[in-house]
Amino acid sequence: LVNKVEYDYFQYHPMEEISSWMSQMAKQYPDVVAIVDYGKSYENRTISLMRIGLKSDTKKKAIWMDCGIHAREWIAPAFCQYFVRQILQTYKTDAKMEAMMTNMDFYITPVLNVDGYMFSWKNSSTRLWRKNRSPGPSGDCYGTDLNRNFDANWGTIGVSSDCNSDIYPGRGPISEPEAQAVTYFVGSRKEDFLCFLTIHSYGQLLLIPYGHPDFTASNYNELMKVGEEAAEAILKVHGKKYRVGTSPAVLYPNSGSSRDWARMQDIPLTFTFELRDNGTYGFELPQEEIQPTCEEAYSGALHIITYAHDK
Ligand code: ING
Ligand code: ZN
Repeated sequence: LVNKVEYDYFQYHPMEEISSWMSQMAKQYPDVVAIVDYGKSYENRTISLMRIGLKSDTKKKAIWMDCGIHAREWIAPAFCQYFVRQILQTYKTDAKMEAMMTNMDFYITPVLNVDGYMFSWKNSSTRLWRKNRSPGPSGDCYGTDLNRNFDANWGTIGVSSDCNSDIYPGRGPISEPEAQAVTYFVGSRKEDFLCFLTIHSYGQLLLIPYGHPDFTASNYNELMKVGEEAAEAILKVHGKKYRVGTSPAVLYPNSGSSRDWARMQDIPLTFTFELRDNGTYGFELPQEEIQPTCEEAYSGALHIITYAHDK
C-alpha cells in the first residue's frame, strides 16, 4: 500500500507531475472532471485541458483559461492548478459555485506550451526560456513566441523578425501547433465561450484588448469596468495593486496575442492576467509567494467569471 501524499499546490511542479496530477483529479472526480487532449506540441507531446462542470439538461456556456503559454512563467501553471482545486473544493458547499458549474463548463489548460515548459525545467541555463521549441527558418534558432503567433493583426507591431528574439511571431499566423490547438478548439465552439482568460507573469496587470493601438474593443468600457472591479477584489486579499488597461496603454503594444484573437472571435470578456511580482524576482517568483499570488488572482478571476455568468 502506497501512502497517498497530498499534492503540494504551493510548490512548482515539473510537467510529469502536472500530467499525473491531471489524471489523478479526473479519477477522483469522474463525474465532474474530464481530460480532453486537443493538440500536439512541436515535439509531439500531448496538449491537454481539463473540462470541469456538472451535468445539466440545458446547453452549457463555457469559460476558457490557459496557463503556461510562456515557458518561464512558472507561477501561471501553479495558478491553474490552484484554480481547479478551489472550484472543486467549493462547489459542494457554495451554491453560487454549484450554479456556475451547472450552467457552464470550465476549460482549463494548466500548461499550454508543454515543450517550452519542460525546456525551462531542464537546467539553470534554460530556466528563462519563453517560446515554444520549433526551429526557425535558418535552422540555428529556436522558438516562436506563441503569444505573437495568433491570427490577430499578426506580425504588425511589438514583434521581431529575428528568430532568435523572444518576440519572434513565427513564419505566419498560427504557424505553430500550440497556437493551432487553441485556435481550432476554441474556434469550433466560440459561441459557447463567455470568457477567455490567459494567465502570464509578471507585472501585476489585467490587460484587455486590443494590443494594437489602432483598434478599440467594442465593449471597451465594460472590459475596463469589470477589470477595475477584479483589481479591487485582488487588492482586498493581500494588498497588491494590479493595473488595468490595454497593452499599449499600460506597457507596450503587441500583435498576435491569443486574447486579441479570442476577442476578434466575439468572445466578449477576454483578459490577460500578469501575476506577481513587479520585478523583484520576476519570472523566478519564490515558492513562498505561490499561495498569496494564487489567492488574490483567484479572487480576481472569480469576479470576472461571476460577472460573465450573471450577465
Ligand atoms: N506579457 C505578455 C506578452 O506576450 C503583454 C502580454 C503584451 C503584456 C504586451 C504587455 C504588453 O508579452 C508577458 N509577460 O508575457
Ligand atoms: Zn507571458
